[in-house]
Amino acid sequence: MKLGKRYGILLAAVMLLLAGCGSAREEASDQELLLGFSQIGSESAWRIGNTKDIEEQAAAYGISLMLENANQKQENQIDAIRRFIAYKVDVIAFSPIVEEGWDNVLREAKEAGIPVILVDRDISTETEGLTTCLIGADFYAEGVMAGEYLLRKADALGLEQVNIVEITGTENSTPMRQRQAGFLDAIAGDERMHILESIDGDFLKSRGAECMRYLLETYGEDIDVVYSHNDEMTLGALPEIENAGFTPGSDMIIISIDGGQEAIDVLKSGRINCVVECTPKLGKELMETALKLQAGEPVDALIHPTEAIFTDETDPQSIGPRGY
Ligand code: GYE
Repeated sequence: MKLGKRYGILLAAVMLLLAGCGSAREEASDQELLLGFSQIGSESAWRIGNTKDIEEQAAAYGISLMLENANQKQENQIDAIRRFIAYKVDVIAFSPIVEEGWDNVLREAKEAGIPVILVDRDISTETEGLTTCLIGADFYAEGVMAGEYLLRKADALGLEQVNIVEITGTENSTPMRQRQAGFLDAIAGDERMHILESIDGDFLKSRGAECMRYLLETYGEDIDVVYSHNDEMTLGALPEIENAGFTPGSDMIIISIDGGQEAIDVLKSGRINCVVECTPKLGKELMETALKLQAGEPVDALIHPTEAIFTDETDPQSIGPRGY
């Protein structure tokens, strides 16, 4: 793992502490906020943009950041949170890869008196009150926006039957569950809409390609719509669609979520029809919330950023640089 300079120094301080050379934390400035953040991994442009934003905002707010990348493994996130507790950080934040399985480690954080902020994704716990708040997108609303776009598109094209394949994000993660639920609720009751199959693409480009290959082999030209839960999987699926002899954007309606630069460029080229925005820029809210918690002030239980939708219904050429 590549260690940041600051984290390298912190790690050295922990080692000194373990070697019995006095408390590194007590020697550090009492005023400075130390935030431990466990990131899921680097699976997408969204995730990389989110990590960068959190690093930049921590620096802008003068907050010391212990950042750990879990490389897509929940057990790595649990280990990271335990290290943050051992190091006595002021505030812990993490983006949970899946919703279940956090009760024990969060009880440990609570017993240590360290407040926990959820970033990006939600959790489901048996015990209430283990976290203070959630800063993240409204994934259900994103799914609804995607579904409503499809209803408008089907009307505009005069389609009588719409066969949909869905490539979903990581199983049991909040965006996977809610992007699916919002989309299904939006199209429910419209008899033109048929889901041929939903398949787990794990938010990865390589899996998006694999899933699309399988879907094309199984359903071929019956596929009218590809609804993909993130840009990476969409970008993996597009070449497969082309290799199978179809033109994405016209032979098949392509709907994606995130709104990273690469997908927006493809939308501009006409090979994607709709991209629902999901902003990775959660760092500012995270820093402000962490400072409030350190000061013992109340925080909002739920903070959703405002999000847009980019489609072929208006001229996509005017969409500005995305920054991720
Ligand atoms: O859509 C995807 C990423 O949780 C909102 O995770 C995030 C999702 C995002 O890997 O690209």
